[in-house]
Order: sequence, then structure tokens, then C-alpha cells
Amino acid sequence: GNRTVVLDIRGMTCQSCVKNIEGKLAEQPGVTRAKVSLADQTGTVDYNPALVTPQQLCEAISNVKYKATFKG
Ligand code: 9UX
Repeated sequence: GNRTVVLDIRGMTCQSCVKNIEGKLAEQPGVTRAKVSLADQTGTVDYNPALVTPQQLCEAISNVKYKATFKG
């Protein structure tokens, strides 16, 4: 079944950042839900572990502006 991971996302400064990252997460294989919080600097993602890993999700959204990590 699906799993949920909470990513720590550094570098978001506005709601457009939130929407950009939610869109990027949503287009990754196996992602069924992505909700990003500017206030918490997190992203909560439901995903199919047969199709994608939390590490891959972090790599998909990290760039010069944002840095995503996860615990575990
Ligand atoms: Mo908001 Mo985020 O103006 O890269 S979209 S800062």
C-alpha cells in the first residue's frame, strides 16, 4: 500500500514556491498526494514505495533555491 513521508524543505519564501513544489512532487511517479506548508517548511507526500523513494522525491525538488531532506 501507499506510504506517507514528511519532507523538510528549506528555502521556500512565498505561496508560489509552495505551488511550484507541490506541482513538482505531484508529477513524480507514484505520488498520489502532495501538500506543502510554507509555515512549517515541510511537504507531506503520499507515495507508492514500489515506484519512488523519499530520496528521489527530495532530489526532484532540491535545486539552487530549495533543499529537501527527510528523516529515516
Ligand atoms: Mo515566490 Mo519562490 O516570489 O521561488 S516563487 S520566492
